Amino acid sequence: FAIDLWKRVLVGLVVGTLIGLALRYGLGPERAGEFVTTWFKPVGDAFINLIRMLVVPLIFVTLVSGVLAMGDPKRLGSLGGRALALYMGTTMVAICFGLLMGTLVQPGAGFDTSIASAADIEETRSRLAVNAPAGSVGEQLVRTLLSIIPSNPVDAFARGDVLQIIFFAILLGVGIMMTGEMGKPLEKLFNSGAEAMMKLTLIVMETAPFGVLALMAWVMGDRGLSVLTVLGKMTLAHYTACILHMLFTYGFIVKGVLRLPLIPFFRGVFDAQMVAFSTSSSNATLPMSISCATKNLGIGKPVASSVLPLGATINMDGTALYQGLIALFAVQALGIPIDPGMYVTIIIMSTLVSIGTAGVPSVSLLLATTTLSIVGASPDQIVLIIAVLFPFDRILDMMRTVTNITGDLAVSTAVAKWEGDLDEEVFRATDPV
Ligand code: DAS
Repeated sequence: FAIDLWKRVLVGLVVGTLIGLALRYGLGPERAGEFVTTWFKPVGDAFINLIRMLVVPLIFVTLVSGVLAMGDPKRLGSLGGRALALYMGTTMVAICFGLLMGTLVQPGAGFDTSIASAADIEETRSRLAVNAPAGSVGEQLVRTLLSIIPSNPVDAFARGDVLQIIFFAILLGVGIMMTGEMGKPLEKLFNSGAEAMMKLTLIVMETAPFGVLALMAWVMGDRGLSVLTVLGKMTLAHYTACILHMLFTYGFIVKGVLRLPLIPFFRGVFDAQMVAFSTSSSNATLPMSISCATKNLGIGKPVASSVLPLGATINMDGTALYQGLIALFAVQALGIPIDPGMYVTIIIMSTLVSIGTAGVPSVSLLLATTTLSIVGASPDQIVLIIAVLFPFDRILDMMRTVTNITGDLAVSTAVAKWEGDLDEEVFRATDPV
């Protein structure tokens, strides 16, 4: 295809949205929901399965190959340390944007929580019973950190446990590096495997315009824009906070700290943002993120293949920002008294909660149980708030996921630049039009 992928993906996004809305308001919610679920959702699911197919082999071979390309295990420490520090820092700033917009827009003020039907409440209660994380935030965090060590790497591959695959791939890379000459055949194997997986990713990404079109037609046909009428202020606060965070926080990192041009950055990440927007899954977007990082931003494979998978799992700025928003929504809707000190608690807890969030659709709403209990909501009030939000979560999750992966790419750009692994020629060559 001669036309840039991002332009075709954008066309897919717009056309899919228009088809979905036309069906919704032409056929009516019931029939439109059935139609798009029958004809568009399978195409969207096929696209998601196609990109998920890449995640495990792509992360594994590119990460082992990336570690070998570093040549020195000590670089891993500095690279990982810088990435973690930036990830935590941007996440805390994201929550501040969420709290700022939650305070300015007051999405929960005067909100009628009785819109949640008894069925929604019962369904939410059973969903939380199955999915809500058990134990305190400290226990959740320890569990997440412990779960990084794979007792069986093959099982980690089979389950697609990204953190465990990262852990094993890094150690394997160091092991091969330490064998010296004897490890060279393996190094060649992983280098060619990484090349092959990057090419396979580019082939699969050619289907993105069609996958994005199908997913947007399904979401808009099935959900419509009722989120704007029911949760208009919440949607406004959420989307504004995410956009402000992306423009100011990541803009400051790229332009202010790294002295790199902003347009090529946001142009370079656009394909991944569109896939994130339509799939609502950081994990599914990971192959596109790695492709954008290496192809558009000039980020070296060692950084792209380590910092991005790590970020897709533990760095979720949009998710954390949303936790702050949900807390204020609940406080405002339920009239729970909140003192300023609670804002600090929300920032710390939302950061910890977002680390434990898996990169799959709508998972953070379930994790909101932790955040809501911190602000003093009772168990029944927690179920009520989540039951109100759940039916409309997909539209909000789309923007959360875009913010999550954009943060991963901004931090990867910074780490690559600081590690001397950023090809600025490629970065600047990403023309804005
Ligand atoms: N959809 C999740 C992701 O993949 C984020 C969330 O649910 O907040 O990033």
